[in-house]
Amino acid sequence: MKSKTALITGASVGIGRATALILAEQGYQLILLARRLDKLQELQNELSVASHLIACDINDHEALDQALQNLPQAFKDIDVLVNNAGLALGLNPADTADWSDWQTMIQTNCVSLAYLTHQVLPAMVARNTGHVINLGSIAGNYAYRGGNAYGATKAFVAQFSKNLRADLLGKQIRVTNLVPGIIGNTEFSLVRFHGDKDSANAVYQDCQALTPEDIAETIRWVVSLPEHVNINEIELMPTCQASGGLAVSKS
Ligand code: 8X3
Repeated sequence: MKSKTALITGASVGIGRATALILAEQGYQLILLARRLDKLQELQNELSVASHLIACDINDHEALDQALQNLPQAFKDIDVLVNNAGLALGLNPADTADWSDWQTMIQTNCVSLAYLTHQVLPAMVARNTGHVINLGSIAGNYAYRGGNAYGATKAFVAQFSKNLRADLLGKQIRVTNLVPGIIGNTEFSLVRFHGDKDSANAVYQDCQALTPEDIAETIRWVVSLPEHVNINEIELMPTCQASGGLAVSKS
């Protein structure tokens, strides 16, 4: 039987990389998309399944289209799309946040996630099979100081996921929004703090955050369920994290 194919964005590190490794164990062949070719090649060397690398910025839609059009025949039927590429930039309150940070988050987390989904979905519908897995965040479910535009992009991912399912009703195409809390061992905080290692490390100090493998394991589970089962959404937090409740400022 032909192996199933998964396309993973942001595949070079963190959740994307862990997902590649775990789906490879399940026998998936992989299309790995990320900007850094050297990191993708490193990952490819660890895999015992067939893989195809796309070294491109997900925000470069022309390059993305070209890469999709030029997929080798054996990789053309995408069974699972893992929309993992995304980022948070800054933790400043809205009035002092950097506008270009907001633009980059909206462009990557919303526009490019929607763009790639838009490009991949018609072939899934034509084959009447497929699974879109979106990486949301608890920042899209709960407000926190400095979460402003980042949280809003993840609220977009949550509603986009639900609306996809509404459009796909009656088709054998699944859509899942994974909603993780704090995850260690990724470049997430380093990127959020623009490379400031001390600030990034402080986020994970004295608490046991989720790991990329925890999320990858969840992805393994949702794709392994019988095809009539659609997990709409899963919210995960480590036990060291909880929502904080409402606050009142008194003068
Ligand atoms: C990442 C989780 O808690 O940093 O999306 O917003 S959090």
